[in-house]
Amino acid sequence: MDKLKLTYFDFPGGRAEPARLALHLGGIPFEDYRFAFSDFPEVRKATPLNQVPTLHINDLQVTQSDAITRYVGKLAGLYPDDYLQGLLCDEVMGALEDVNIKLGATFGMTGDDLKAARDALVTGPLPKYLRWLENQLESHGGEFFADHRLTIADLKALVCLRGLVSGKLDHIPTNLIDTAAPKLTAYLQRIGNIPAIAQYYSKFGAA
Ligand SMILES: N[C@@H](CCC(=O)N[C@@H](CS)C(=O)NCC(=O)O)C(=O)O
Repeated sequence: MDKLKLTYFDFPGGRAEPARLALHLGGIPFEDYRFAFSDFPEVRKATPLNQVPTLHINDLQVTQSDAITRYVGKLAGLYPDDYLQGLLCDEVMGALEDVNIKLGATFGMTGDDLKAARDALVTGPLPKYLRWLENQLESHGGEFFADHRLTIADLKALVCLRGLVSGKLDHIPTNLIDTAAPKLTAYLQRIGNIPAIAQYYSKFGAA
């Protein structure tokens, strides 16, 4: 069996969390290498693009969170076999990554600049993406984003959207999803309450 090592910050969210979750749900052994934010300057030196997450598969080190999540999702049985359902799964993951990138652009800002940048997201792109996601969910049957079953798209949605309204991001209201796309709130509660997921977060703490 391949030896897997996933390297990322020590917090229950962000770009490696869907892969961690998929590996746990699939019962796939891996080294869950979590490091402190203060150690990032050192850790990044040992990564190909000076970024995390990375996944080692034996001696091969791979970058790009969605590619990693897709790979481990396939190992865990959480990725559609059907090509069209795979496309719908990837589409949602790509849109969620857009949200990550838009938010990421505000990290490091402070004061009025941060407020202006976050307010602009809250009044423009974020509700648009949330409404689109709600619409995708509804048009794919209302329960899951793809394949009528739990896939990595749901894991990424849970991590990304729960983090978005966690209250830990200044100027992003905790009721943003309720206001823009209320069906997503019920969906996130439902996915978070799946016993294996609830059990995982009772161990590692939710974002
Ligand atoms: N496209 C990459 C982006 C990775 C990324 O930006 N990671 C952040 C942490 S979540 C990082 O390492 N940022 C430092 C940098 O880009 O210099 C992916 O999806 O893995």
